[in-house]
Amino acid sequence: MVLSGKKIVLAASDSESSEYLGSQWRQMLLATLPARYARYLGTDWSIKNEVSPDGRAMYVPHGLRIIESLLINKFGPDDIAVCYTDQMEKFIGEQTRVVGLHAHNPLGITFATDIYPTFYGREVEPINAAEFRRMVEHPALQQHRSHLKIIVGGPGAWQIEKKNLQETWHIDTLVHGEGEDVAVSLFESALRGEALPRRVETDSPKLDLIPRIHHRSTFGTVEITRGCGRGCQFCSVALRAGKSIPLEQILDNVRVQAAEGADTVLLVTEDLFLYEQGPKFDTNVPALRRLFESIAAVPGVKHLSLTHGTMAPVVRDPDMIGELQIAVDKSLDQHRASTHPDKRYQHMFVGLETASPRLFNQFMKGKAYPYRAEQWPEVVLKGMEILNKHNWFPICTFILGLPGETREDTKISLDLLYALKNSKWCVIPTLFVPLEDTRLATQASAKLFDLTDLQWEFFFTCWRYNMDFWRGANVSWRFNMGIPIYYYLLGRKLFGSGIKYPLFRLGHFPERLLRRHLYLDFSNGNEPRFRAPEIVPIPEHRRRPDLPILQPEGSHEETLAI
Ligand code: B12
Ligand code: SF4
Repeated sequence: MVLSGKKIVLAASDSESSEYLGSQWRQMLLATLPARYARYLGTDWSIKNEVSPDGRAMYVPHGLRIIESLLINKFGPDDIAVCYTDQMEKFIGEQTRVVGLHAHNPLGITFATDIYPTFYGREVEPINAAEFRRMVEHPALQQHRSHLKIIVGGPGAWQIEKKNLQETWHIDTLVHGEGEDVAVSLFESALRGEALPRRVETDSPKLDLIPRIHHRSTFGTVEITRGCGRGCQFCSVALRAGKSIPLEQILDNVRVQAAEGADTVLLVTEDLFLYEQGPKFDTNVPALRRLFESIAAVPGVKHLSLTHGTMAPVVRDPDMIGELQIAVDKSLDQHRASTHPDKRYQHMFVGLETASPRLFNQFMKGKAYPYRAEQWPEVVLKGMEILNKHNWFPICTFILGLPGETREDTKISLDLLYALKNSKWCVIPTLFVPLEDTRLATQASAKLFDLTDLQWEFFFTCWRYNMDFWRGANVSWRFNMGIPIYYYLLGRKLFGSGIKYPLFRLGHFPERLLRRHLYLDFSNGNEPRFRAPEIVPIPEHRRRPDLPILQPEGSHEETLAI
């Protein structure tokens, strides 16, 4: 009898592997759509990923590529296959002893994925969750259950434990955290048919244990740093030890991606400005420039894309963004508001989270360093001014419903939002989720059904800005007409009348009809409470002694800016 299957099979779901329209933020939004209506929303075709002629996946999330590399380095490539759900039956067979599944957001219980499907009704499953279920319940896993182990890892593995689904899905081991230290020994035990631990919690690996990858990752992902150190209490990567990946290793990974057809490289980091940083979060601009230039010079690479960054370094070193012009020249994205000759703009995800100094101080004060929490609104406005001037249009998130948020806190955030009205950006309101591996893990989640009128106003004002900036004059009358129809048919039943006026603002109702009912008044050119200052002064004890003290133009105050 010829034994079928590979000894080790690694798989990732279609929605988590997808390079939907080549756009990360569209892929993020896609994941939030309700699976039940995906067909009608015209999205089901989009999660069809490229498969190589032998059935292997052409690209999967980077974390799974790291696991694949660790296993290839130990066991060689012949016994290992990496695939999507639809090809699992090709590789899982009599010979298979262990299946490793990647979980980025397997149940859709984070931030946006927990919010947006709810608009279609209470019991809806986001695409991400439906696709993960389709993978973990695959008939090939049931059929060969008696002789294989299932190991699940990835940043969203905690969700399976939280929802008590480990038994239901016959998962032998859930790996929480970075996989480098544990993957090989776990898979080795599984190959020997030994019993595996139910859960494994890992530490951050030493830098030299992070392997070079062998195959292409979704969006051409290449890690440039890992970990952060700013210590925000709601963040799951805050506890990962900070490190920069050596340039040669980064370039090797880029070459692998390009050789397998990726023409865009996504630089993954918690904060771009931590790359090869100096002491106390000092940005290393020459190292960043060298990084961009050397990646762009790799044959086959046409575009550079970024994940996350923070605002404070942009303000602390206002010339830096101008010096990184190559990031805009090599961007894939274009927008009519860009002043670049090809209308290009670069983006990165920036967490603004709140404007309330009280909440900021309590949960994320490291994010503003070297500035103080009270300066955060000014840091945000100044940073946005600098970024926009150089054609960086950030994708910013705010968190609604942080533990203990009061009406006063929401009003301060609304004031900052209003001051950002004319920015070139995308702003995504999210709801607080107590991620398992964070310091706020035991707090209660914010719920869409419990939002206050002010929080709803914040929520829909964000989307009104996005509509106006990204769709411009193309916002259709159909969309505007659909808003009251949605409200009267479904919205008020689901969320109550608190959403009415905020929602109508999204539908471009005349402000004179809305202003009596809302906190922000768009109608009479109100002056915002916050403004971008010429310089945001750094508190004296946090100044860098090596940098000169600058005077703002026309001012006699002794202020420091760097
Ligand atoms: C790049 C990225 C994206 C990209 C591309 C994602 C992709 N599909 O490849 C985009 C922008 C599209 C994206 C989207 C989303 N993302 Co995302 N994303 C990231 C980011 C910045 C990097 C991921 C990465 O490649 N890391 C590097 C690798 C090496 O780390 P890793 O994936 O964690 O893998 C390690 C371990 O997890 C483990 N491991 C991984 N797989 C496996 C498998 C096995 C078998 C084992 C044993 C171990 C194991 O070992 C690996 C090596 O140490 C992370 C933050 C971060 N820095 O990690 C957020 C992050 C993973 N994303 C997050 C979220 C919430 C989302 C969204 C749900 C956002 C939303 N819509 O609400 C969507 C989901 C969309 C989707 N369908 O995938 C959260 C997850 C939170 C959580 N803990 O549940 C993170 C942690 C960001 C954050 N700080 O909140 N994301
Ligand atoms: S700055 Fe960002 S990555 Fe760092 S701890 Fe805060 S939220 Fe997490």
